[in-house]
Amino acid sequence: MHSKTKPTISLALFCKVVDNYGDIGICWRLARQLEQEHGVAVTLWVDDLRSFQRICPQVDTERDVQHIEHIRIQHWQNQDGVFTADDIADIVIEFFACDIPPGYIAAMAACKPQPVWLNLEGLTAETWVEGCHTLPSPHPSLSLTKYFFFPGFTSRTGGLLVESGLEQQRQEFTSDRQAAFLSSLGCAPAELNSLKVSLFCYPQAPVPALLQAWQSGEKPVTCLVPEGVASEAVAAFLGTEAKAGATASRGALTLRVLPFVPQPDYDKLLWSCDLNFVRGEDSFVRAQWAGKPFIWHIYPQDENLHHVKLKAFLQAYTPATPALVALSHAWNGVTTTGINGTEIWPEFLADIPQIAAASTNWQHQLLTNGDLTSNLLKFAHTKR
Ligand code: TRH
Repeated sequence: MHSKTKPTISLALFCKVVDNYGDIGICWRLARQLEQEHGVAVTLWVDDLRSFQRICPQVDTERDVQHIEHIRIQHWQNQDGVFTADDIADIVIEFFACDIPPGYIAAMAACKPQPVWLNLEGLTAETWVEGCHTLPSPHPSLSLTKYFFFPGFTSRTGGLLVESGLEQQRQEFTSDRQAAFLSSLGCAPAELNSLKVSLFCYPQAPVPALLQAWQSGEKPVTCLVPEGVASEAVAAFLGTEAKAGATASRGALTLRVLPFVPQPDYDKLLWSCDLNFVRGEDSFVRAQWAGKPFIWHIYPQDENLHHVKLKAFLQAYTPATPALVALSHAWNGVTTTGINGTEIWPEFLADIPQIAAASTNWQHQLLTNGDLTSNLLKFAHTKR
């Protein structure tokens, strides 16, 4: 753990929320790790405080500036004016190529020395990222260079976000607090002994087919779904509105709607379940650090570009079995084979112990790439 000395490096992280919670989820996680483990003075510029509040309830949506966990949070709205050199951080990160204010860029160009400017890109397992990671991109009119920084799964990328104490926290939690956590979410004792599954996906996932497969299977399944996720399919199963606290059992399946929990509790949910359905980028990465089998619902893109990214990941992901690949393809619409009308679910269920066992090796492999936050700071230092 970093010893808390006076911060010497300042960093501005600009986050535009495109939709949902992943953009701010990743930036908030990065901001906290920069501050807590590296003593960096972080200002997080974010344009959507409501989305932020959903994963971090301490956020006050009415404040322009606030401090949470020693991070300065600046509501980013119409700051199109003039900035001076004093306003500019030592390291400037734009997340997902969001356009930072032109006045800020002009002030960066005028600084001596200039700040290190990075564009933190989205995660993909495609091999081309290795050739683009850390490439310079000169500004078209100013004497200023921006560098691409790609997260990834290999040593020739920036790696993945992972806090240094995460695995220890997970082990301590699973050894003595997991049952109490699940009970606090309303789970009954019998549910604790069933196959516990968390469900987080986009609306187009074939959730009704999956619920049908669980309901008509032999293995008791408890599906925990945060409020707001797959609401239509969940409401149809429940026969009532998909509100937190709602629950119903049919056949082998118990479905339980959870509140949308703060970000640290979402990790606990992943750690507590035997199987996690995750989506986007941040929950997808957290599922890997949870060391449990998971099925990824990838963020949909035009012209099915996301299918290419899904396949690239499945090829790299060493714990994958043919059944995991088949279920992932069906879940993401790569194949139109139904989940319940075939053997996909029973075959995947049978593979769960094998996938779980292989997940630890996968984690070790990922950890040899270092963690994204340290890698990013190391790279920034080479440019200062
Ligand atoms: O919410 P996502 O779909 O987010 C994103 C965005 O759509 C983004 O625009 C896109 O670029 C990206 O996906 C690929 O999924 P993600 O990335 O998993 O982020 C969800 C965040 O919400 C994550 O930080 C975990 C958090 N979370 C909670 O804090 N509590 C909860 O109950 C749940 C279900 C999630």
